[in-house]
Amino acid sequence: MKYLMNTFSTFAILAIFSLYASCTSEPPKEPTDLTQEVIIPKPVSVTASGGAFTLTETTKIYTQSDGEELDQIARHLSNYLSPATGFDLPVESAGSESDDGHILLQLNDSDTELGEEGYELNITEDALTLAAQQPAGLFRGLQTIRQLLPSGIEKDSLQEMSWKIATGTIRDYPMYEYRGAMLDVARHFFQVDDVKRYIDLIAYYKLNHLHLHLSDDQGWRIEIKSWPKLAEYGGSTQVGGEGGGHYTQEEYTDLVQYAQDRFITIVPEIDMPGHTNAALTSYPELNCSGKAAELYTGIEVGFSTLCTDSEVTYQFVDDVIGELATLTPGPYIHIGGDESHATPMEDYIPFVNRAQEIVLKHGKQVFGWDEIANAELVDNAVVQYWAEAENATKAIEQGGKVIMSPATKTYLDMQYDSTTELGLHWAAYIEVDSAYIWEPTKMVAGVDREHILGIEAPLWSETVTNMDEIEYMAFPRLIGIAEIAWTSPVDRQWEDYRTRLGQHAPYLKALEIDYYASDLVDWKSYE
Ligand code: TNX
Repeated sequence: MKYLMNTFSTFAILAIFSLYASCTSEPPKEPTDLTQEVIIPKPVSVTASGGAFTLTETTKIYTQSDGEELDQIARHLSNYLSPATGFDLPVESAGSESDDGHILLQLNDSDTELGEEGYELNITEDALTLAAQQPAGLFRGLQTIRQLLPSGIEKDSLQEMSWKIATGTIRDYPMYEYRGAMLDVARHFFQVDDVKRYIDLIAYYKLNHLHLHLSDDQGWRIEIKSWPKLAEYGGSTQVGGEGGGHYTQEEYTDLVQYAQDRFITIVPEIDMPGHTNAALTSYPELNCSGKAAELYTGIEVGFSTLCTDSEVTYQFVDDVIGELATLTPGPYIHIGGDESHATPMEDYIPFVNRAQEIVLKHGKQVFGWDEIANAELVDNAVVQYWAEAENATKAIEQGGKVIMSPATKTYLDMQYDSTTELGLHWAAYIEVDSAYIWEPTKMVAGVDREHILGIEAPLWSETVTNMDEIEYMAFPRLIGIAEIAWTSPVDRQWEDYRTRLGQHAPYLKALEIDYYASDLVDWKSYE
């Protein structure tokens, strides 16, 4: 009897628990009210008209005006929607779209309010029309269409269900022009396919820059043809010792193209004059001692420096930046500049000044961590604030623009709380609410909207070793950061976001994102 009672109570507890764990709410009804749909980042305006548009096996995607770019965007849409629907969704030129239930993509120069990346989505029972001023706007709009369909749309196998979208109009454009994520591929190396998946995931939340931290003490990750040992030897290991690797120039070019096809700009970083141990192991002449350093697989920072008063150092910087600039169509080269504790300030400043000139000589814009504001910034320099408010102030006093990456809010390698197994906590524990509840214009006194180019969330990889771990640390915090970068502060409230994020859970599942299911969010489990 006692045994039976125990079994019974175990069952009861299990039943109650599983009811709780499955998060009780009803699956959504047929969509009829566009204003009730969850879209993250939250759009500028949504109005509903009470009906529904249905995607069917006869739906075609039309592009208004020929052009490879528009065609490519339409094919993206077709590729996004085909696997789960099983529909062909052929792409054709506009003109003959008399059939009901079509999709039309169009560019409209006159709607200047939409800017570079805005879009307007008009949904009637007969047609779904996506308009933008620029192709990038159409691409951002596609992400909204994906979120308006049932979450099954993200599965890669055929789903037997109806594909309806509520009717109405969405007008949408971003708050900040730079909305980024950073991946540290130096502490641990990540293969091309992992980076591509990260690109796909950030594109889904309308981010438009991926900063790749390509070199650090533990590894050099990009082939440089004029200094081949950097990648061959300097890239041969990583934190912990096993593995390592680098991208060949062909692989890097493939990544850049993959990102560009999704309207994402790659920002490559070569960190200097500190964080350079991998380079110092590869070429003795880069060390003031003339002796090569040893490969490093720990996680300390601030012990390495290029030899700032030797000319060969500047030849090295020129060659590396030259090759990288040639491979990079985007406007920026990031020169790092952080935590150069082994470089005396009187050597650091002239070094950063020369490195900046080299970036300009190769036709690129300077990007650097906030410490570079101690040097004399060149025109159009972009300074990435992560720790020192004073450096952000120095940057704007010199006419530079600021990217907001406060470590206490945007560092995706920070632990969620003291029980998180991965990650560090030197800046803060960052729960999902904390990563969302902050305002870029209120971080540093005097650094206002007009000084801020945008927001970026860095993921440092000392403790992060594979794609599942990347996803666990980045999601869901990166989604909130994406909303801060896209959505106006008046439309951002934690309680509202918390609810939407919970309702968005089926999409995270369908995308197979290995996210951290914070207790702060009521995660819905319907499809
Ligand atoms: C600080 S933030 C660093 C990185 C580390 C990170 C770990 C910055 C510019 N430098 O070198 O990886 O902390 O959280």
